[in-house]
Amino acid sequence: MRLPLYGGVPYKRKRIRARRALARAGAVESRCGGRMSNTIFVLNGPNLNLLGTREPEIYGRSTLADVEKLCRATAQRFGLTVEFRQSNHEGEIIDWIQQARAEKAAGLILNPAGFTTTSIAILDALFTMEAPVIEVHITNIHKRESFRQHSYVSLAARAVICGFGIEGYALAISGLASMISAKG
Ligand code: CA2
Repeated sequence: MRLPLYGGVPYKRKRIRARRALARAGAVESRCGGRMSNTIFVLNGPNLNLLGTREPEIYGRSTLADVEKLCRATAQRFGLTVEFRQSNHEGEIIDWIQQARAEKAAGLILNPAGFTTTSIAILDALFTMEAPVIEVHITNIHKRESFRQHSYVSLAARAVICGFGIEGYALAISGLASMISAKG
């Protein structure tokens, strides 16, 4: 089968080359030419520290430490490193979003948990990000109570992943890596 051409190079091969270059360089160019780090921030909102210890029928049996391991292993495949954090405090999450921006993180993955439906302050912080923001939910929020189905965060997200369990974090990292290398 012939691969579609993109600038004289088969598109798929060009994407693979871009990813390898990204890993070699340890940094990427942002859309407006500034240097970006090869770090992505993975932020987790309130109560996600309880993952794997309560309500396994809803959230599964994996712990947040398992999620962190999965994120690090996935990011490594793309030459990215991970700053993985969880907080029960809205202001702390906002500080971390601002830190991700100041340190020119290559992207930000956020499971806002209970702040999804309430926090205009987190939304405002996300709007300042130049790097792509990906919203992740472990569960399919659209199949749950109606109050979980509206997300302020989605207004600032380049993509939203929900319902894949913790695998959603790995999908988010892989999607983010494609977004970044597509720019490079
Ligand atoms: O599905 C998700 O990832 C959620 O963001 C999880 C939030 C919930 O408020 C959102 O509607 C959907 C809840 C996070 C709390 O996590 C717990 C995990 C285990 C036990 C208790 C809470």
